[in-house]
Amino acid sequence: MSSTVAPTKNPHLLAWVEEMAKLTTPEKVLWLDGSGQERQELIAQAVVDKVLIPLDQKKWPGCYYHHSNKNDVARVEHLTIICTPTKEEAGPTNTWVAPAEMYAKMRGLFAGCMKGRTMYVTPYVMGPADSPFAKVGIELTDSVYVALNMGTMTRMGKVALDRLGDKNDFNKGLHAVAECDPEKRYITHFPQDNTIWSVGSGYGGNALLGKKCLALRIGSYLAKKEGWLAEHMLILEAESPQGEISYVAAAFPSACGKTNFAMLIPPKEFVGWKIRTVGDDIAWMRVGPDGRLWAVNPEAGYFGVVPGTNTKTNPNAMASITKDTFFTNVARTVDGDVWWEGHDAPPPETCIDWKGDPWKKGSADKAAHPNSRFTAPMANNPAISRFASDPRGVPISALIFGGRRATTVPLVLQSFNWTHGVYLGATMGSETTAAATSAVGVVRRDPMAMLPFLGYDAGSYLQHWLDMQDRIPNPPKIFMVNWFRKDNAGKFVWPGYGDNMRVLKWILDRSHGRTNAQETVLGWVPAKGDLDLTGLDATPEAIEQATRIDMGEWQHELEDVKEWFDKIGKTLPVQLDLERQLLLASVKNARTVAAGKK
Ligand code: OXD
Ligand code: MN
Repeated sequence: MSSTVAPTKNPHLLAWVEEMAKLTTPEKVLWLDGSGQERQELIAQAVVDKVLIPLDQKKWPGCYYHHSNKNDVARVEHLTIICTPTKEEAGPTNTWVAPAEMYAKMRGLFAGCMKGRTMYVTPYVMGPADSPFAKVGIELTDSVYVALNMGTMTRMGKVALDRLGDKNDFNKGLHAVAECDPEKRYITHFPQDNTIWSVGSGYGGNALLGKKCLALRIGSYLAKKEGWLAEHMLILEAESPQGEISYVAAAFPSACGKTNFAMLIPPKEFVGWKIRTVGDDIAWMRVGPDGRLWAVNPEAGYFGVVPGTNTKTNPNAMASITKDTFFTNVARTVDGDVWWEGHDAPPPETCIDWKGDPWKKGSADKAAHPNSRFTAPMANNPAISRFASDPRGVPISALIFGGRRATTVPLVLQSFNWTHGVYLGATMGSETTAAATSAVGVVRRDPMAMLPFLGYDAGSYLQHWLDMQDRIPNPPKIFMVNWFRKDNAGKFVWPGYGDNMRVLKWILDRSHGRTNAQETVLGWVPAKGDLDLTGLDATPEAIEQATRIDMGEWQHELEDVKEWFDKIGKTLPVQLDLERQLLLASVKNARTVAAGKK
């Protein structure tokens, strides 16, 4: 049960909460213990306060709806700030402000901002609570919606205070939606102080401080310092018909289907194969006693994009959101149902759109916001791995980097070695589409899908990846995939979704040293006939296009990477540009040979 009396004697924690309460002046400070009864009480209060709207509890037991402020629907990269002591430590890809200056500005914004409100003290653990990987954070927030969502996304409450004991080793998170003013919105990180101050937004990625802020930005800084990896990666378990269990971790930029891949249902021809989920967004990976890389999912829930989710694209996600789920900014009906674009059901005749306005079938406006979200406990997933909360984590056989590339990058490519694999991760990216304001076909580089989530300098981060090679006696193999290649008519050539199992199987076979591959100048690819395509609904031409390596495109790609490496600047590890030059020389040579000029 929540209490206004602190359920801890930890002097560091008590002093800090008191200091933050003095700054923000809440009417009440409420310590959360994470119990089921407390959750029910908070939900009841949130309903009274109209923060949550109950859905039809017969159809949607334990499910509630939340409309965000219309100006607050996504992460705000330009207002996300890394406050390292020097600008160089934040690096060229982050927005940097000196810590003293940012603290002063934020103090001004936080001063008195919880007047008349409750400050929820939300203790949480990232990672299984009894795991050596686990980190404790405390989030102080003025938002009951945030406190409740933290209850789903983390191990929240007493468990965290028990783990912390009397130590001072916790992430200090201060959060206030305050007036939800975009002009007064900042998501600030002080890695050296293990501190996050976030103001002016209630959106998950900005406000659930355990997720992107702690598990990735502060996490990546701690990982470098302590010799491990904090990555924007799903973790999946694959069980073969013979009962062999393997794990892979895979990085994709946001909105590239990570949750779908983590919950993949194999095609019917893959009799006996089972894919289970360990995590859908974040992996913390450390070298285990056996010299392998072991990973935990630091989260306890899924904060997934809703539109496009249906029983065909992701039946496990659909099953995960049938109970105890918060829906934010989808469309709802007056009788307590929900709907979104890409739902199995046809649009309702009328509903209430994500803005809270009446919506009619056929309207040009979307009923659900494209970034509307579900927050669901991972225990709801029928395909959850039984090792998802194992304190030791799971041993990783393969690391996968995936971009969204209409051209150039083939369906799958295995790196020659660790350095080449780091190069593939460092240069992955997505092409801008017609929907974006920049020119079509421009590649936004997104190293390891971490561009918005790096807590320190990008070049030093890549150096850390290279340094990890020496620390991992039995390293996973590294692969690059691309589900998003298009033909000249702009149509995807690879069906994706469950059929990605075909690629995954090859990756697993390669990782276990079981299948041959074709060596190309760019890496290893499946030899003809090695990808299991039985029953695949795609023409041989489409497969050819999905797997094609076009040396002209690759010359352009390798030349283009130079600009990205120049941006990283002087901390770029020299090996990575040498790798680029080696690949470029090989590609140019291959083109010369092909043209018969030698
Ligand atoms: C997310 C993201 O919400 O990557 O997971 O943006
Ligand atoms: Mn993500």
